[in-house]
Amino acid sequence: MKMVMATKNTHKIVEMRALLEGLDMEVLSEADVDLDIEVEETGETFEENSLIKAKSVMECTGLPAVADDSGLCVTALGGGPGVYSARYGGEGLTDKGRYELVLQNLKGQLDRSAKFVSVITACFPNGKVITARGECPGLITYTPRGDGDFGYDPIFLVPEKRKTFAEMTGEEKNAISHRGRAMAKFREELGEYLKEL
Ligand code: ITT
Repeated sequence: MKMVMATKNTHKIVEMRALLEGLDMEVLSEADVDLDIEVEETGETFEENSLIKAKSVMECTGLPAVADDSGLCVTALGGGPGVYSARYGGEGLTDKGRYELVLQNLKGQLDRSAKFVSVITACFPNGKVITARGECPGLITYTPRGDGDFGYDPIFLVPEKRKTFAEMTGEEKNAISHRGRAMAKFREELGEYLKEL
């Protein structure tokens, strides 16, 4: 079976490919199937946006598609940036600009608690939908740490590991991350479904 990853985010492509490894499936990127669509994320929840992305790509390609909608939820920011993580501070900002804005908005704030959330959704041409959510709790640092250049990784500390996501190897991060946890549940459900076919 072929499955298209419904994402344009190159960091996600790397992580999702590793997390989907070992399945009896050919995992393709949008570029692999010459797909270039702009999907508007109009939902208010990770679940809604994840479904919108997977469904759009499944409908455009006629192939099963898997999407990740994810984001950073900071307690002292009322759960923000949340579903707006990719757009925090407006369109003009880079990933670095966005995490610097989070640090700035948390200046003087002692409550540094936060979590990363990922919702993975797969849509199949026969109408079947599989969804799984994963969360990873952590703390927002006072200054960025590590060389990783994916989103908010340099400011997200996992206390038990004493490392930010940006200080971890891909394997270390995938073992505990929101995306890794969501994908572990997703793989179980997908396995059950594939047995039914
Ligand atoms: P696609 O919609 O094409 O998948 P996107 O980057 O727009 O790409 P989202 O709408 O799900 O994806 O936005 C998620 C944002 O949350 C992402 O751009 C990062 O800023 C942040 N994010 C999610 N997971 C992350 C992770 O593991 N590490 C760092 N930042 C992450």
